[in-house]
Amino acid sequence: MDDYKPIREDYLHEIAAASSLDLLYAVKVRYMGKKGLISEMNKNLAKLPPEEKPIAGAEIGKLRNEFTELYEGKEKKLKERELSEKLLSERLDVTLPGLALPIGSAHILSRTASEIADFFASMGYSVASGPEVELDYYNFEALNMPYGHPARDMQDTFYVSDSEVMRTHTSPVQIRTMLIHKPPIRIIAPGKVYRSDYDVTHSPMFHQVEGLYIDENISMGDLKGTLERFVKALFGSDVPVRFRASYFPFTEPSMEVDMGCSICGTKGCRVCKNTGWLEIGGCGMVAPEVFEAVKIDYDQYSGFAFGMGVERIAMLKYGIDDIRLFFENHVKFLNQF
Ligand code: FA5
Repeated sequence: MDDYKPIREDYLHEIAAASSLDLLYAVKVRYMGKKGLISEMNKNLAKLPPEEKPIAGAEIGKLRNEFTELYEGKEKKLKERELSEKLLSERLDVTLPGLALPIGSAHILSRTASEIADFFASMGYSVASGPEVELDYYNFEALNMPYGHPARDMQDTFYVSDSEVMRTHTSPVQIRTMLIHKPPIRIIAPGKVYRSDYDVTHSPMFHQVEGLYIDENISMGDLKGTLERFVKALFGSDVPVRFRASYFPFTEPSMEVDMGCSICGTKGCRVCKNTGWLEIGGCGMVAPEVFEAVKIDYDQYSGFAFGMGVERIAMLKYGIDDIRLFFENHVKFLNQF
């Protein structure tokens, strides 16, 4: 038994001296590991006389239990110490001001499109949609612009194939709607359209809102009244609106709607090309050729259609003098609205 005394003392000493979990673990391995001192002592039991073996075996067992207990006690203490050191070093000052997370908002064009849609919803219009890659048939032919018609040149077109285009306007949604629904029809169709155009008031991708109202006895008076009311609702009752005779193959008669330029207060600027007016859309009474294409009896029904540029309306509403600003996505610009 006396042989074990120095081992025990060494162990006590080494456990007391272990200043970290790593060092403590190394002590454990040295004494209680597979090739440690306790294993060695167990092997040496074989060399003892038979009567001493059980006594020495029991002593070694006691020693192992004591070593384990001491190890566990020290391990607990070291773990607690490491935890409190960590807590101290990683201390957070919860009174410091937090990082400001920027909050997003709807793009100015989405907001303008919603305002337009809200107005027409209040007038009983529902929302229709169509594809942006459109068949030539719906984009041109059914709108009374057969292949080779000069009016196709009014809209510089991106062709996808011989029979498909990036839609140049939202008017094909008129055709798709009239082919499916019978009058009365009252829809708007907001969406993206594409043309090979690029300057301060023209963008290659822009947004239009189409409108279509078909019923019995619909007149030019209904059309003018609706659009005038729309402009006054969005811009206030003082804003001047004018209708100019124009030409679209799918309406007869046709007009263009102009608003007083709010950028220069109708004095003339680069946006309104010094005219004091800016065109916001085209409109007219649905042409007989279109009614024929969608098989609606134009002796019974009549109707009007319009198509407005959302960017133009947003430019006028918010005093923006270059259409390209909408798409450059400078946060400083967008945050102003
Ligand atoms: C049309 O696109 C017709 N489909 C409108 C229409 C519908 C007429 C129904 C009759 C009946 P227009 O090409 O004029 O017409 O375009 C309509 C509006 O879109 C213009 O008044 C303008 O506000 C806007 N617009 C046209 N080209 C661009 C462009 N490149 N960038 C931004 N806005 C544009």
